[in-house]
Amino acid sequence: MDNKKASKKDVDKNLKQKQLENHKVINDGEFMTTNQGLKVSEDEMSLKAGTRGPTIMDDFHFREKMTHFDHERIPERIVHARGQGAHGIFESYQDLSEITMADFLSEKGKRTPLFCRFSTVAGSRGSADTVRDARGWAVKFYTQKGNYDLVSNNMPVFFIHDGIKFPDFVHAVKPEPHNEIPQAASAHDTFWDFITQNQEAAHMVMWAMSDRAIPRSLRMMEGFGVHTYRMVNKQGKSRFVKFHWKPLLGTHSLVWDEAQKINGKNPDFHRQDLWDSIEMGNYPEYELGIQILENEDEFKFDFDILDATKLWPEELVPVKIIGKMILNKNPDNFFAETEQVAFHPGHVVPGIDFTNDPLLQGRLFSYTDTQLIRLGGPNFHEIPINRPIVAIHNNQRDGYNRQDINIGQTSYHRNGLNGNYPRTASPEEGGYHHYEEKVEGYKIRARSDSFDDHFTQAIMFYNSLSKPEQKHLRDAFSFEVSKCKSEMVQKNTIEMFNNVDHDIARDIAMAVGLPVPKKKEIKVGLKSPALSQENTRKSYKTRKIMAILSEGFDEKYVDLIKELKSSGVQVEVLSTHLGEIKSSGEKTVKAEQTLLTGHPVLYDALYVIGGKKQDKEFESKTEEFLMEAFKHYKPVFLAKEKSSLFKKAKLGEPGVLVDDTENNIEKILEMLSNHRFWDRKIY
Ligand code: HDE
Repeated sequence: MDNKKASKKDVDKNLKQKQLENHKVINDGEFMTTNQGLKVSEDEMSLKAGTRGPTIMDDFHFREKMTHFDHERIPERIVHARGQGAHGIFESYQDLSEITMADFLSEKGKRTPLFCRFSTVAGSRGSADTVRDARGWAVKFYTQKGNYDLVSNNMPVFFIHDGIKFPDFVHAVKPEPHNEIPQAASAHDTFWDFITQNQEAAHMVMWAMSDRAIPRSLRMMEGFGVHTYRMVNKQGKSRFVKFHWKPLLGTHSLVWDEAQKINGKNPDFHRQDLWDSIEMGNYPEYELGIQILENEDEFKFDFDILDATKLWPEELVPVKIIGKMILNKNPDNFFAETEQVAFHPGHVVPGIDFTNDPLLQGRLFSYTDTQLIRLGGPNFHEIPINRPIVAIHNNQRDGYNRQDINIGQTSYHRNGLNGNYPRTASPEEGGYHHYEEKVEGYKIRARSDSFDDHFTQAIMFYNSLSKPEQKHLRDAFSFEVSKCKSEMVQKNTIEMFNNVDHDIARDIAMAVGLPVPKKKEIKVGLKSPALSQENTRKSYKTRKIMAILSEGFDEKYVDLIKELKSSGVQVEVLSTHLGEIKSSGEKTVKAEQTLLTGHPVLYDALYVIGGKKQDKEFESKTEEFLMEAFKHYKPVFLAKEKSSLFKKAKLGEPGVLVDDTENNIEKILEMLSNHRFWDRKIY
């Protein structure tokens, strides 16, 4: 593919990929061996005393094979268990040394290899992709100064203020303990009970009920570092920063009904989409941005910048774009890379430092601790995917699964016998030096009053959304609270969100059949247009059309499909059977899906082309698919002779195009870029 060629240099092996080469095992043309390197002569029959006799202990090959199999699973991540990773590179747009001494940001065009893992939070490893949830977004930069992990989410705030509440929050959102139901869903009593008893969650719940929680693709999400971090330059000057990822394809979502159906049709929807895009050379790209706040502006806002339930509106603190991440290679082995990769917000490099955000402080403990149990000991940094590309030298020794063979007599600091090597590095030599922040106060289990306003930003978020986005959010609330069994939990939720907007409270109350509360006086302050996906980038590139046709279809569509593909759109043909489908003329197209395997929820748009040979089943499926795509606000294209499938009223709705001219390509691309047509009347 052209696209692939254009980005060829991106796939040239970077330092990390070369390092990983040393660990690859390729079986092609090789004899099978045991783990001791002994050639195996028989792998299908265990060693028995006679052909009908018992298996005997001498069969070391059977025992080794079975033991290894019995131990194949490791504990899944307690949160973010379901994930998908990819290799890539980060390219710095400029020399940022005025702000930070982070080496990977020190010159324009500098390229740093990385591994990125996206995840859902609540579900277990085998759960479905398009559940309503935040998405994790962790990036390990293999920099020349050691590994830097930016461990983010696709939402800019979090449910709680303090790390100590994380186990409680996670217990509440996970399946309930008595019956392990529901999987990967927040629509149940314990979640909403937690939320209403911990009202600091108000803002994050608004995000979780919004379209952000059901992204169209992992390639079409924004990412946020959530916490306030510090960037420090060579002179020791510190500034507060917040991190952002901005996808070049824009930020787009599914609709809830569609998301639920996708979970049945293809639970790997996001995983597959990311994998296929990279395989096709449609490399996902995201720009990295930072919001910068001078030290002296720490108290400038009516919220506390250490409070992770608050964002910095982009209209107040603009996002400065500093580089770009390109994901250009799929992992070779899911377990070795995506499952074993171990992130930690505490993996920093000189130039990046922490703040006293109590949530971040809690994370700084948790991540190493969780790897110890998950990856079986303190040497997880030696697993190939976790190894930095620079050498490791210290006096840490031994432990489960040690790979390095440390040479020499000394393993302590200070030593005389080895000239005190390895020695520490001064800041000038690149040694990490913590920002010298003055800290004083009483030892106290309390939180600053400046964290106490739970609703102002929840109100700002709601009022920054477009009308359709607000409606989706209210419907999500109604859906979730209707799934709760406890009337107390339902009432509490209605009361709580009556503090954000009366319409939300009214809709939930009506859905669950409880009294609508009195409207409260709510002060709508700042609106932040950047929070609405309506204002995002738009592109038709990589959008997926399902073209439904049967034998004897109009030959002109062969060229149209070709043309669409060469514009960077994906077209998959669905027909009565796989393989070649003959047109009305000489030309054919290849069907990749059938009426049994394909479904419009798996596509961005539907093209109904039809054909001469079509039976009742084809007709009725076409109608069903058409209604489905229409109800999900997707672009719908119809060959002229198929237009009777829709009533006149529907033909007039936005995003419906009847193909009665020769050249509709521009219109089709424009409609695809639009993503969805929310103004459409669907009932
Ligand atoms: Fe995490 N989180 N987290 N988290 N988190 C984990 O670490 C934790 C939080 C995030 O793809 C765990 O290796 C605590 C915020 C991502 O491997 C664990 C608190 C944000 C991933 C953990 C938080 C995140 C994790 C589980 C509150 C967005 C997946 C497995 C103090 C900025 C990384 C693991 C991957 C994973 C703890 C809150 C993002 C248990 C204690 C806020 C993307 O250590």
